[in-house]
Amino acid sequence: MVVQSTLTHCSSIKTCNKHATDFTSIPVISLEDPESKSLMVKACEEYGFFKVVNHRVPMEFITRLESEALGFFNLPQFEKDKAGPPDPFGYGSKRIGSNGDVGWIEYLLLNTNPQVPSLKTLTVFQENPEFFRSAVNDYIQAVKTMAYEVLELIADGLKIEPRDALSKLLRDENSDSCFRLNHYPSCPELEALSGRNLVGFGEHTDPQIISVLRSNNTSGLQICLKDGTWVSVPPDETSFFINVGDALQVMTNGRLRSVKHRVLANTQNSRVSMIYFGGPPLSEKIVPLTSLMGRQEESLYKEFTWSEYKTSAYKSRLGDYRLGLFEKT
Ligand code: GA4
Repeated sequence: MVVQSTLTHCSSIKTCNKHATDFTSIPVISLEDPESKSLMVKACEEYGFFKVVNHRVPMEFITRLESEALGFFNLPQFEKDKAGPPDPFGYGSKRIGSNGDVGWIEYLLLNTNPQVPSLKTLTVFQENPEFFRSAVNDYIQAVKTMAYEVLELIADGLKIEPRDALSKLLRDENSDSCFRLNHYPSCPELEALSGRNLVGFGEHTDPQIISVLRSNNTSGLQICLKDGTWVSVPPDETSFFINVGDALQVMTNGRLRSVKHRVLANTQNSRVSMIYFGGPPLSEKIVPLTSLMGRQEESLYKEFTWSEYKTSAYKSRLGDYRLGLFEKT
């Protein structure tokens, strides 16, 4: 269903059925747990998704970045627009990607190289761009460290050798990773759409290897289970959520699954999320890791580089099944 009259200012934003049960059996994994590696593999096989606690990312980095992000999103529209367009990096509002997808969202897309964030984004922070720059850099640094550890534990759990076979792709100075600050404004008019919700960010899988998400205490995130049911992920502002991306699905020859997810707008509260998308260098071949393949096992996918996959992904619509083009027939 597409909203037409009630919310005239967002006429092409989709709605979907409000009812989804809470994901109560979400795997919660502590980085201090000696069993974490096998728990992670199990969670990635079953859901492509899990929650990380005892992650060692200082809460201070998280709250500082959240307040800087809100400072930005609370600026007048014309100021925020100076940091646009979002392609390849910058501010975006409602439009997601460049193929006609829209959502109830505004966001900043940033590069994760040392020069983050981009100059045009920083100029909007006239008072003190340094505060924003250092909040982003401290946060990304800490979250990257956690992402490397998670990937090493997953590699251990899968008996991949060497154990840095996955994490080294993110550690690489040419790693093609990005970072996203999302703001989903509250939408009180939603009450008028009885039984339905505005879609903040439509259903999709992440193309990269792994995504690390943190949000404030506002609900909205849903994931799709293997049987096609959507479940709501209860928010937890002190923890991180890990998504398996398409590239990791291919590198494990389908053993780990990239998780379909979406975000719904909230009637009462606005949602702020921050996501690190860990991708490999553009020239990297995305193929199943040899140490994972059985003797007779064949790759389910054609050979491609991350650059080829990314180009194809960025030409697709958000909800498309992007790996389809790369599956062997
Ligand atoms: C999904 C994951 C990341 O947010 C993102 C998104 C990108 C964008 O917002 O520009 C894409 C989307 C994401 C997948 C398909 C293409 C590209 C929008 C879109 C329609 C930054 C990414 O890398 O891929």
